Amino acid sequence: MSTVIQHIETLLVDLPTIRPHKLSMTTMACQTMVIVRMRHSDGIEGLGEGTTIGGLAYGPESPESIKRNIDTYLAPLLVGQPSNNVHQLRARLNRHARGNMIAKSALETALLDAQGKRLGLSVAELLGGVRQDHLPVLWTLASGDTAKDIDEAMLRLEQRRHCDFKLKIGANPVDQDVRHVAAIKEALGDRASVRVDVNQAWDESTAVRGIQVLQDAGIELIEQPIGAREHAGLVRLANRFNVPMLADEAVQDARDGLDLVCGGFSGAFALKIAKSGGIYGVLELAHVAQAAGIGLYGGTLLEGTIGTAASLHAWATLPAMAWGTEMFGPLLLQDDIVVTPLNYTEFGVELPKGAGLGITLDEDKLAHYSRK
Ligand code: MUC
Ligand code: MG
Repeated sequence: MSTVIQHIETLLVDLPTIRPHKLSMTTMACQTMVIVRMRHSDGIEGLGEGTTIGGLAYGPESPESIKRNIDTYLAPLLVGQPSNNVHQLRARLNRHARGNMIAKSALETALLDAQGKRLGLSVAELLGGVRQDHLPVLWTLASGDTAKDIDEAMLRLEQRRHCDFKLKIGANPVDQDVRHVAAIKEALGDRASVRVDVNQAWDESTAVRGIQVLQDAGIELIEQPIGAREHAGLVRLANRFNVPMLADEAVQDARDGLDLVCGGFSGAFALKIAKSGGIYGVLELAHVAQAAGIGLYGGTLLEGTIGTAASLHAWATLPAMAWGTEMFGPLLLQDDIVVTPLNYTEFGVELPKGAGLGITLDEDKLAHYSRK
């Protein structure tokens, strides 16, 4: 008899951050992860993670809705089904449930982790094989304080942890924000690449004013300066400036990518498994970008180790990404719920080894941080 999915458990896990993380729409002091434990009839357990930023501040799914929608609607679609055809299970979820991309991503991760464990292959091997097993990782400076951000960047450079930095702006008036960015760039000089993420906070005319100053200050990449749905505006900004635009919230999946390309966008796409409903969806977007000559960037929704490892397995199958990755989520958290944390070394992170994701839960830590 073929292996079937027996049981799907979801847990809300709250982990404090190492410092407040200030974005244009929220300040995080804690990250909440939805951890999926999917048990199969052959005794194998697949792990997945669905994580967003700041409750409902970032997007339409909250940790609580991810858990509730998996428990109520998505898990019943999977339980009792054969375990090993991930494509058919994805199609089943998409046929019966709209949206809920983070929840679907968590479930797909758990399916792939289990399938890898079953076959003795890593998730990247299941996807066709590893092209890079050490990926560059930037760090986000978002303490909200210029002097603290400079100290933090200097320390990361000294530790050979990170040499690319992304600054979260958009919460303050544009002139104040660009002064903050220019001061950090001046302090770091040529030792570091400095980029900004506005997280949709500007309108187009504010963006024109802000980006001009940022370009003159030597900033290398401008992430999501205007609203997610303003594709035409993003294309205009990409055409107007030499500094490239990075589409993040504007590009969820391959369809968004195609629309931007057809609209004349040039620049880069932030890939996130959570936006695209999982690894297969995000790789479809990556392939659209590759065909169109759009640069790739491995993005995060600040997932913990399980979600970060899942993303790393996807990025590992791609050629080196033009803009590297930001897979630093676990480093923003005070603790971890896995036995062996990811190995951050030489300005990057190593792809975990072992079958599936290559990650083992620490049951005591999981119990300690799980919401009661
Ligand atoms: C985002 O919009 O890019 C990624 C890094 C970070 O600090 O926040 C996220 C979300
Ligand atoms: Mg972003």
